[in-house]
Amino acid sequence: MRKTLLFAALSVATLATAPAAYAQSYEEQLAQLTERFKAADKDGDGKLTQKEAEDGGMTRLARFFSRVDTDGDGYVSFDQLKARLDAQNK
Ligand SMILES: [Ca+2]
Repeated sequence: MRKTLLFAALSVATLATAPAAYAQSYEEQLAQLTERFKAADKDGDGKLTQKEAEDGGMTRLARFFSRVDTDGDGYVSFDQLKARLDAQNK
């Protein structure tokens, strides 16, 4: 009985703390990515600098910036970001 209760408590806690990206469909992830990209693109030029990514709270992008910036021009375009998402969803 104790075990069951503990298990139930753990399950609820896990659900409550599950990251937002968990169990999202590709469409949901893409919509969220689009939104975050737009929010981080402060000057609205359609591409992000590492600083824009960092300031926009896209810490993972900021950390792996050079890997996402596949053509190495110092900017991450939405297509480059989407390519990462597509690769993760293969
Ligand atoms: Ca920009």
